[in-house]
Amino acid sequence: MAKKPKLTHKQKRQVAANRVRRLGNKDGDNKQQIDKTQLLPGRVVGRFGKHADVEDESGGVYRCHIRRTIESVVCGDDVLFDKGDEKGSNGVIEIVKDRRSVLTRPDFYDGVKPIAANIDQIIVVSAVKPDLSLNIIDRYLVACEDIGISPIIVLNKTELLSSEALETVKAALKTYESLGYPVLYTSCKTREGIENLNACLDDKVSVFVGQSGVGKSSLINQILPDAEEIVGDISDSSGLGQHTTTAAKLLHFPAGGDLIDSPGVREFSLWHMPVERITWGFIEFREYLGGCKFRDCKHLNDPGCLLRQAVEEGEINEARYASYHKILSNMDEQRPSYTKSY
Ligand SMILES: Nc1nc2c(ncn2[C@@H]2O[C@H](COP(=O)(O)OP(=O)(O)OP(=O)(O)O)[C@@H](O)[C@H]2O)c(=O)[nH]1
Ligand SMILES: [Mg+2]
Ligand SMILES: [Zn+2]
Repeated sequence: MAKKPKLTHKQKRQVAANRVRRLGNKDGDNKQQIDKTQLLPGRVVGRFGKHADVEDESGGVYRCHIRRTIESVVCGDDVLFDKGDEKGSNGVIEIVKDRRSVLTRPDFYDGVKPIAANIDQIIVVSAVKPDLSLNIIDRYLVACEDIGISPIIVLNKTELLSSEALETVKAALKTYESLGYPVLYTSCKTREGIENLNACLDDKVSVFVGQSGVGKSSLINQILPDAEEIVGDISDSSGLGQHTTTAAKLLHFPAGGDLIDSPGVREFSLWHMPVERITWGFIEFREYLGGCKFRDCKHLNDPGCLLRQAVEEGEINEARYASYHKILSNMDEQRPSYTKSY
């Protein structure tokens, strides 16, 4: 069979607009079709391959196909769907409602991909094993600032460190606290900090993000013991996680609020963002922006750079400044060649 031709973005928009018009049009030629189409409001609670699990208002979950014309569907999306036959199979998502927020990440092959929708906060999980990377935390913080969603930084597996080593790590993370980002220390082995984390999640939709193996699913199992999220091993050779969670999943708190477990990514890069957005994502830089001597200041060795001066005067943390330049210098390497702008 011949492969179905791929629709362009413009064509997809047009077809989607036609569908909305048809579904909204109670009279006329399409009446029969509308009567047959019993669309229900629902929420996406699972997303894998070509399917999505949609929960209706009474808590029933239906495995649904996704209309080809729909650009993307992710956990947390509010949708209108047809739940299909009595057995609850053959459901179809017809419409994805406007999102009030969406976290995205660039994918080397697929371009910019949404991760979760309609979220209130992002839990940026790191661990002391695989090695703690402040640069990865900085990248997530830039993404959070870009979409205006507040982050919470969690450092997990703290029981693996001696108290001395833990104090060193806490000193490094103080920078984030002084910028106004909450930092929590947790251990799934000793349950240290789990209640504190739990208390931050009430009545909110929170997405857990971070490298594979840092313990996102383990933390969720501690918070919601019925969650039964599958937990993976850390590879002995690389010290990295095994990408255990392969599909995002939304779980409910009995008393209100939801959690989204997302698959870990090896590199959360920002090559899709303009440099100015990245600069703006470092919140402590903002008060200096626009004040450098040269308008196109790279904030490196340029004369009259206010940012560098602030670093020298101890107003801006040196590690954050270095991390900013590391993000910029990695961008070109990580950007796929088909989007390279030269
Ligand atoms: N020592 C220690 N190990 C932990 C802790 N939390 C999680 N782990 C272990 O870390 C490994 C990875 O945990 P997961 O919860 O699967 O990590 P994840 O972030 O969900 O990984 P992906 O699903 O691949 O993104 C497992 O072997 C866990 O048992 C902790 O607090 N201390
Ligand atoms: Mg996981
Ligand atoms: Zn400058």
